[in-house]
Amino acid sequence: SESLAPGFLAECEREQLHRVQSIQPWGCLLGGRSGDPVIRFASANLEEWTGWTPDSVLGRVLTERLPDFPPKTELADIAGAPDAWMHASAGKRLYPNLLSGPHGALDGLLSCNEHTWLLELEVALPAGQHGEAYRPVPHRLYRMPYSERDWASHCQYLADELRTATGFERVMIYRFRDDGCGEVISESLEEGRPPYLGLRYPASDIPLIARNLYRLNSHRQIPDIQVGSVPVLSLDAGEVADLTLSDLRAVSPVHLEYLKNMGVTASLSFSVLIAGELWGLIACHHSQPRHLPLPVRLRCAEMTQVFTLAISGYQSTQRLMDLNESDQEILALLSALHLAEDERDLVVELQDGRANLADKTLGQVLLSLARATGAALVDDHTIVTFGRPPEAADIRALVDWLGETVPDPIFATDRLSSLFPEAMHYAEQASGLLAVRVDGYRETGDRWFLWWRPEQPHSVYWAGDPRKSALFDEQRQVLSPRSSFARWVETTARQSEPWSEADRLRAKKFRSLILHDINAHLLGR
Ligand code: BLA
Repeated sequence: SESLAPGFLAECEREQLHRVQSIQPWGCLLGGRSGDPVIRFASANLEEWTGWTPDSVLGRVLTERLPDFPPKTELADIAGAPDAWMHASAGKRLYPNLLSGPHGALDGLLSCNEHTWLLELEVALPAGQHGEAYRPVPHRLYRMPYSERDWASHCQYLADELRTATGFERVMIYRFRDDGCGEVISESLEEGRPPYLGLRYPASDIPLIARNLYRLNSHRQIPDIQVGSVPVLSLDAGEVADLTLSDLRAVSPVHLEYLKNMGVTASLSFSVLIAGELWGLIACHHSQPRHLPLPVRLRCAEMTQVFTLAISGYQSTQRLMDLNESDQEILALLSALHLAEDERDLVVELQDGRANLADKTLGQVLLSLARATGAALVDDHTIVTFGRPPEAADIRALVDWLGETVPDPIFATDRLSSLFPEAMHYAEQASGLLAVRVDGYRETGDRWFLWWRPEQPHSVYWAGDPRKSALFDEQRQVLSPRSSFARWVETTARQSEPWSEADRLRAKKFRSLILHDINAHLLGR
């Protein structure tokens, strides 16, 4: 019997993917301990690829088999495992035509982390395909987008280029959200296939432990979910090779089932990293088996990397522009707050809208700063409100709750009532809260600046009901992925439009300018 498995999702995080001692069969592997050139690991299919039996290499030094490999510098690297290798895929090295086996020439990929070095061998790229694989990355990818619309077409261009380069039927740019779920934001698709564009997928589809591996590797290839795997043999019984950086690492059975349920036979993903964090994946699907030679994969990974530089450039520029724009609003707000030296004057001026700046009342400036519909200034004695805030008694209760439970001076939520149930009765009017606490404001103690946004029901299109993202098979005592990806619509309730990164940055800047002001005041300026 099968049952829903919310509590079993933690199970996904227990699978030690990098410690699996087997590989996919489209290549073979040799390995050892970092800092030691002795071969301690060999895949059971070694002879088929190289003509060497595993027994004939285990315990030997790598150079006995490959006198010219690795080149002196890399040998020193393996022996010393210096920093260069620690940058994960950046430290992986490709050796075209490293040796010749029964099936012909083999390309080598050398990688090394703090535990294990690995040499993986695959069929070399046929000379006839060199032109294609070593073509330069299209220039257009280097151009940084300059607007929201340009950014969307930039994504589309990458997806289309990758579909051409890989020959996969579907290429998706899959972006992680703050809550760990993900969304298909761009898609390039063979004609006649159903689009997945705009669909959302739950966080558990890609466990953290898997994301961490993708953070360290530029891509993950699964050419055929049906082929099974080959064991990795070790010199000493029980010694485990760390396959974190392996390109051939065998695929998790849960994920194989997931792909099967999705109707996918071959999958290929490229990691999109921004500032060292996994921003998203580019996921490619094919309904037939599909294997890409190593240099072709690396070229696609390079295209993705160039795209990544463009995104981070675009994001930082947007952020700077946002901050610059908000400067004026923040300064206007600060001088309005200054208009009255005396707290009581301020309250009076605020309430009758006399604190007037650039033809805007303080209330208008305050509301527009956070794109909010309600706002309040609160200290121990007074509450001054603007727009459509909750009732004064509710605001007082909210501030008490914030003081008790929220240690950070800046706090934002788009679903207040799920954290603070007393906010339920005014959820329609104020589901989103942005709160800024300024400690020791003038002589009146802490002051809170609060902003609210109304409930904004909207539809989220999921690829399958996210509440059934995993099933627990009681009989087999195993976890399995969902079997249905049928479109499932969720209408959100008691949620506002979320506070953006820019909203938070503005709040932060506002707060630090006020603190600066207070300090200047204390110093008697
Ligand atoms: C891995 N899951 C993945 C990967 C993707 C997804 C892209 C990377 C490997 C690959 O390229 O195939 C999910 N694929 C998606 C999503 C889309 C897509 C969301 O195309 C959307 C368009 N999966 C589950 C559950 C578990 C799970 C319940 O559904 C946990 C028990 C696990 N997913 C899981 C594991 C991996 C994975 C373990 C790692 C597979 C590996 O690298 O061996």
